Order: sequence, then structure tokens, then C-alpha cells
Amino acid sequence: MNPDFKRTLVTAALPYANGPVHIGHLAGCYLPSDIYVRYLRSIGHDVKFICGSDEHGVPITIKAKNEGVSPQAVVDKYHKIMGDAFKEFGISFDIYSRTSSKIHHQTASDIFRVLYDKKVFTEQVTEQYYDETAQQFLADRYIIGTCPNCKNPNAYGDQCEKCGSTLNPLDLIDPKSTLSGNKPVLRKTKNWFLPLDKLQPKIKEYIDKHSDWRPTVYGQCKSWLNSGDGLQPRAMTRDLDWGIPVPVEGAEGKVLYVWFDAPIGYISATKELLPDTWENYWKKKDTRLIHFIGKDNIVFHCIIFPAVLMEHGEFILPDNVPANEFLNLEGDKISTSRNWAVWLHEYLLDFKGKQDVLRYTLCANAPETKDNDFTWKDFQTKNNSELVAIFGNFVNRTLVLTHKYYNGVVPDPTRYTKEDLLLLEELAAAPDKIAKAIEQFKFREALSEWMNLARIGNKYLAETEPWKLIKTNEERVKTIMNIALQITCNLAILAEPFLPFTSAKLFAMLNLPVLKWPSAKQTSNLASAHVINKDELLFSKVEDADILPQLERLANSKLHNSIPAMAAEIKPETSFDDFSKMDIRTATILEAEAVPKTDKLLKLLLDTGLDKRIVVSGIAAYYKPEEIIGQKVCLLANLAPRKIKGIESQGMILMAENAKGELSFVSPTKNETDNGSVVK
Ligand code: B3M
Ligand code: ZN
Repeated sequence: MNPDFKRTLVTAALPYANGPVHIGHLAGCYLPSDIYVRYLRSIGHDVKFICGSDEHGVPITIKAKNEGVSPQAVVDKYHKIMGDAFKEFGISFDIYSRTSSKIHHQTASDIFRVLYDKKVFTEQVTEQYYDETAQQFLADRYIIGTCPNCKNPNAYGDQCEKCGSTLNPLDLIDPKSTLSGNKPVLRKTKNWFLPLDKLQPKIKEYIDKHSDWRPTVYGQCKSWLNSGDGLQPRAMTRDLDWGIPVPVEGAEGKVLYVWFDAPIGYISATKELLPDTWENYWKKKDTRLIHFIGKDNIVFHCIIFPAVLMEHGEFILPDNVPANEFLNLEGDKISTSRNWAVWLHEYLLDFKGKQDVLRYTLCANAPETKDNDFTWKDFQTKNNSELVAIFGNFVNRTLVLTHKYYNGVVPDPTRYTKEDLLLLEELAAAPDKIAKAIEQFKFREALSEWMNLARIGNKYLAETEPWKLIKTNEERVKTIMNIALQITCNLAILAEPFLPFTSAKLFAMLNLPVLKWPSAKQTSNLASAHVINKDELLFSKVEDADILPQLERLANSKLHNSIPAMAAEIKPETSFDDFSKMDIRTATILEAEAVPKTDKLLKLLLDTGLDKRIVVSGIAAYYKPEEIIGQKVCLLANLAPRKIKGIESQGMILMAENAKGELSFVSPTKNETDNGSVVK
């Protein structure tokens, strides 16, 4: 732990109170933050863990409309479901608050007002989309259209979930109201903007100081700062009727933008938790602020919220934002609307008492550096081959033999062999290794170090075979069993952040209170002559029959939600003149190779009949380099050259994309179509 910091405030993204929690949320931020906080508590660090429901914004009002109830009824319902499920899963928030609370409305209003009085905002009358049928302005998720960056046809007005870019409704191509499906009209309205363009130098300075962040997080921030025109002003108010009223005159009928108020929810919740001392956690330079989030929230936590905090002036800024990538389920993107998810509250019913199995599986597969996949088969394997066969087996043998040979009394070690000493050294090194990985937010690595210790213990018993040796060398068995018990005790301590339920059970069996993280080089936590309690099995096998219903449920979702793949809609009318500006030619691929460090791109050398040129094409997922040499293609030959991954690409190859997004070459069907033939 960096000794400059006296205390740490850890936040986990406030989930929208518009649906229950699923495994994607858990893997994205709640489990890693919980592991981190439990570890900090175990080493005796001053830490507070903050979360709550995000109860404003369009996601809530849309849900209310769909369910035919009031927004308040929606948030009341899901706030309870989520809070209960987190608790039962062992996510150990110090507070699970909510943004509809009075204290939050007051805090968010006050902060807006401070920025307003400091003249930070620019007041602008702009044209915003308006739905004439619904008689309402269309903010954020009330509007969808095609993303100008990646062409995702279902991008929201504030963000494209496919490429992660932040958007304004006016950026969308072919915008549509999600209320009526109609094409919206433009209407003038006044809003207050955070001038991110003007703040860019300060924000850049802040981001530049954090090149130690995860490469994906730092990289995303840099790419926004470096994109075309840099950061753009962003409206902090909305024409909506659900949210926190804008606390200034002339703002009737307007509320704060949900991404303005939601992160302030971290502050309000800290206030609610610690009415007298909350400022220690938000205003003191020796406090570390850490935000755990999913990757779709990076811009809001790394750029917009810090900008608000900076302009306010009294608050510390986030010191790290360890965002995770996404977790997929059985090879497909998790989706609420297609019911393609494992819901936490359902898991807790179906797998009673098995919280730690899911915690283990999700942590072992955590999408820390890339998207990852959860499968039920893997869940079963992790349980049966690791938790039962390695950890459970080791602990069980150790405790059973201690009862059998010594009536549960911890034996005195007599003499250590060379192998024993080596093993004790490994045992002493484990806590630091695991601690280091956790402090670097490498939770998968930390967990695998932990399992490794169990593996070492298991191997030790298998090799020394105390159950045979007891007949010939009772003294030696005492040492072996003492060592096995020390390993067991350390496993219990080190398991706590990851598997808190198992750790507690194991401590109870060892007849010990939950012990703190061992200091460096400490091997013995269990005194000789201490009497342990009766042993129980920590894990039981997950049978095929246990996961079958889950797989069937998912198969059902697939069946009911498989929308026949549809072709993309026709674009608005164009003119022949516009079309003839494109110089499309036939060409042949002469050479092809993968572009290093990407998995999408191929570098191609083309014979265009007029010249030979390099084109970089995003087709690596569909074609292997060696199979496309000699392939005839169509090339947009007069496209301005563009540098892609440091390679100048001179043109673009035409591809047909089906509804699943798969690409295939468009190519002339007759061999006598020479290279350089004009496509028209
Ligand atoms: N509610 C988005 C989400 O659930 C949003 C997070 C707010 S964190 C301040 O993904
Ligand atoms: Zn996009």
C-alpha cells in the first residue's frame, strides 16, 4: 500500500434501478471492488465501500412506461431486489444508498449551484430533438439511430454501446424516437453545458498523470482527448420530468443530466454513512478515491466527473478507475431484453449456499484485460476440479486426520525436513504475492495464487502420505499434520476477500475468529495444542443435473427471442452525381498478412491494373491471409489515404455485410474482368 494514503474510498458503479443484477454486473465491478475492499479491511487499512441505486435518467422512465407504472414504483421495486441480492451474495458495501433520497437531491443541487455561481456552465439555446406525438424532448435513450463512428444502427442519443463513444442526439444518423418510433423534429430549448472543450487542457494534465491506469482505461481517455476536435461541451441539464430539478431560475421543467447527478451519488452516500466525517474521504489529499466500473462508464468517471470535481474545487479526484471489459454468456453478449443472462437473485435461489462457487468462477474468469465468457460447463468444472478436488480435498483430509489421530488437538511439529522448510518458505511468501496482485487490481492472478497454495498443500499430503506413515513413524506425522494445518489456516485467511462464506466456515471449523491478513514471513497462525472443531464438507459436486435446467432456460430464451436476421434498412435517397464521385475498380490481392497486435486487420497488397498499392482491411475475422491471395475484389480507389496502425491504407475494399455483421468479398464473376475495370 502506498504509505502516502491514509484512507481509501472505494465506489462501485451505481446500477440503474430498472432491472435486477446479472453476472455481467458482478464480474464488471461489484465482485472486484468487494475483493479489493475486503483485502484492505483485512490488512487493517481505513476503507469505506460505497454504492447505491441510480434512480434517475431515461432508463428508469422507459422501464416505467413499459411496465405501466410510475418511475418511483420502478425504482422502489428494483432498489430492494438489487440491495437484497448484493447482500446475500456477500458484496460488503458499507452503504447501499439511492439517488432518489433527499440527501442526494440536496447534494447534487448544491454542487450544480456552486458551478453555476462560479460561471462554469455555458448557457446555450440549442435545437434538440422533439417527439411531436409524445410531446416531449428526446434526451439520451429516448432516441436511437446509427452511430456515426461504427455504424451500429442501435446507438443511443448519449452513447454507442458498441464502440463506446459518447454521442449527442444530433450526431445520430437517421434518428428515431423510442417513444413513438417517429422521426423527431428539432425544437429550440435552453440548457446548461459543461464546457469540456475549454477544460480540455486541465483534464489532459490530470489524465497524463495517470498513465499507470489499466491500458484500456488510459487508452480510451487519450483517444477522446486526441479525437478530431477534442472534447466537446456537454449539456448537464435535460428537458425531462423525472430527476433532480435544475436549481436555477428559468429552468422550470428541466432536470439535471443523470450523468451529472449519479456520480455525485457517491458523495451523498458517504455523507449519509458518515454525517460527521464524510469530508475526510472526499476532501483530504491523503485519501485515495477508487472507482470500480464497467468499460462503458469510463468517459463519465475519467473525464466528466473529474471535470465537475475540479471546477467545484473542494474535492479530491479519482486516483484510479479499474474498469473491466464485458463478460459474455455462453458465447453471446448478455442482454436483458433477450433474457440472455444469469440473474443473481435467481442464482441465489437455484444454488442455495453456493455464493462462493459463483464468486470463484467469476473471479477466475474476470474480464480484466479483454471480454470473457461465462459458461455453465466451466462453472461446473471450476467447482468440481478446483474447489472440490483441490482446495476442498486438502482441507478435508487435513481436518479429518487431525481428528482421527489427535482428537482435534493441533500437534507439535518435531523436526522439519528440507522439503518442509521449502514449503514453509512458499507458505510465508503467499500472502505478499496475493496482496501485491490485489493492490494492482489483478484479481484473477491473486485468486490463482491462492488456489496454488491449496495445490501445494494437496501435493504435500499426497507425497508424504501421513495415513501410511502413521503406522511406522508417529513423530514425523505430527510435523506433517502441523504443516498441513498451518496451510489450512492461511488458506482460510487468504480466502476471505474472494470466498468470504467459505473462509468464515473454515475459521469456525478451526475454532478461530476470522484472522487478519498475515504479516510478511508469518507461517504459523495456529498454535500447537489448540483444539479444532468438527469438520464439514466445504464444497459439494455440481452435477450435470444441476446445470441442465440453466442450459434449458437459456435455450428457451434463444428460441423465443431469435428474431429472424433482417437486412439493414435502406439509406436516404442519394443522387447519381454523388455515386459517380466514387471511383470503384476491380483489383487482385497479391499479398496478405496480419497486422501485428490487432486481431481484426489484414494488410493487403493489391494490383489495381494502374498501380500496386497497400490497403488495410478489417476482414481478419473472416479470411485467413493465405486463402485470399489471387482473390479478385472491388476497391474504392479514390478514397483519401488514411493511416491505420501506422500503415498508410490507400483505399477501401468493398465487402458485403450480412445481418449478423459477417463480411464477404464482392467480386466480379467473369475472369476476363481485368484489374482496373470500372465498377458503375
Ligand atoms: N447507472 C450506468 C450503468 O449502470 C450507470 C452507472 C452510474 S455510476 C455513477 O451501467
Ligand atoms: Zn459506435
